[in-house]
Amino acid sequence: MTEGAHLAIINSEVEAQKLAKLFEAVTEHINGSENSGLAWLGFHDHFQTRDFVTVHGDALVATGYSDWNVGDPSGGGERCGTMNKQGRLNDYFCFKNIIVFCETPTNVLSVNCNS
Ligand SMILES: [Ca+2]
Repeated sequence: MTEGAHLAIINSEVEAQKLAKLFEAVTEHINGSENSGLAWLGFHDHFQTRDFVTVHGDALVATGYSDWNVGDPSGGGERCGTMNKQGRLNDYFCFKNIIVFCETPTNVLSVNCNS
């Protein structure tokens, strides 16, 4: 893992599209992860308030990007934040084994925190 990296937090449509492009480059299953078309981001609803927060504790709406997939957040036990290949947000079951999008303090984006 890259030093200081954390689950990616999207702050703009531009950054969402950068991650969507990165997602397109992921053509195979990585580390046996399922090919669900979703990747982990750094936000969640572990407190089950329906108000998603980032791994830094900030409100998702304060990140500058909260463009959900149609029909999401769907809830029903889905409490961890992902994005799909179009860059739209989707809550998903936290135990799922999907790829991870990371970013460093200098906003370098990567898959599974490999730089
Ligand atoms: Ca969902």
